[in-house]
Amino acid sequence: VFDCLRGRVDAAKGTITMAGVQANIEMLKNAPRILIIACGTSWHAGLLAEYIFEELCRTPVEVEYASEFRYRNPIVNKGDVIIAISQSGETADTLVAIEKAKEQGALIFGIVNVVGSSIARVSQAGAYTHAGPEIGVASTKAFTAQLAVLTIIALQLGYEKGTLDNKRFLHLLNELQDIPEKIPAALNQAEHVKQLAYKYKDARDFLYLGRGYNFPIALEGALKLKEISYIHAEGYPAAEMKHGPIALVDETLPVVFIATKDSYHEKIISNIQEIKARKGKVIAVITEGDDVITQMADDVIVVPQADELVAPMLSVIPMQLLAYYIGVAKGLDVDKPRNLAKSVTV
Ligand code: F1P
Repeated sequence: VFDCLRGRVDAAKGTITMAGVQANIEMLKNAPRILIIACGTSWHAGLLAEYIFEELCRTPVEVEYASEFRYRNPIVNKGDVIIAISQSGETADTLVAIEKAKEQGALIFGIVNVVGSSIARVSQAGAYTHAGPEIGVASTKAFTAQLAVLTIIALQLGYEKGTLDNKRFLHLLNELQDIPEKIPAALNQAEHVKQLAYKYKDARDFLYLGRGYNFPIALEGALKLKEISYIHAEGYPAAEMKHGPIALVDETLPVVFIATKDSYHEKIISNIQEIKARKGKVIAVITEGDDVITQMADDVIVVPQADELVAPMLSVIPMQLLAYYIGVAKGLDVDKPRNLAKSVTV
């Protein structure tokens, strides 16, 4: 399994470390429970990992902000595996949360980008993302690499646990392998996204909605907009809209739907109708060839077709571009947003 994964993934750009996954697969296999702790963008990767792990591996997973975990009295059992995710490897909240879980007998699997960083050193096992240095403060390519590593872990673990059959394993492996070839097509939307940025840059608030694997991407889209463009944005599961956020919708509110084709497609179409009925402006990230949503939305951003489990690696790209271009359109320093540090060490 490892050779197969290594061969495929390394051939597809060589940015992913497989050794950490292979060496520690037994530890993950024996885990009665996996706890994922992280902050910010890394936490969003963790949330998506919860969905993927529970689907493919059937291991119970909990995801928590390290900034909460470190201060409360969480239940950690001996043998629980903590997956700690961090781009910088220096985030103080995550480091302290790791130490706390370690004291209670948990095993630490670190997923970090910076080699030799503090979180890498306190982890007993792990995998580097090797995404290269993030030039700006806000995490972007590290997020994609985190998702790739987490998906690889889930594939290998699911295969070895027997919860993922051979056919689906190979299908998902192929889908993952194809992602690097599809990323340029998503990036090619940049000019179009730039035009949308100028159209919507003066909005006071944004709402981001998605279901299933696309829900964490809605959260990440909203976070990027807050971080880089200083616009208030909320990410929500689209199905939660009726439980409160729908009251916000009027003709001034842009609503970004992460609406690529997946098992929730009919339901997300209904959600778009609900927003349109209240005169909200719909910007939808869609799979190429989706004429239904193209007819309904005010604007669409097209990404290539991919299995719903790996599609977030594509749909996050226009979200990052939108935040970037709105920041540029507003004359902001997108690489060094105010009040933010590259690694939050306090
Ligand atoms: C976590 C994080 C980033 C965010 C910003 C502040 O960092 O919240 O996601 O973009 O840079 O820190 P890390 O633990 O992933 O390095």
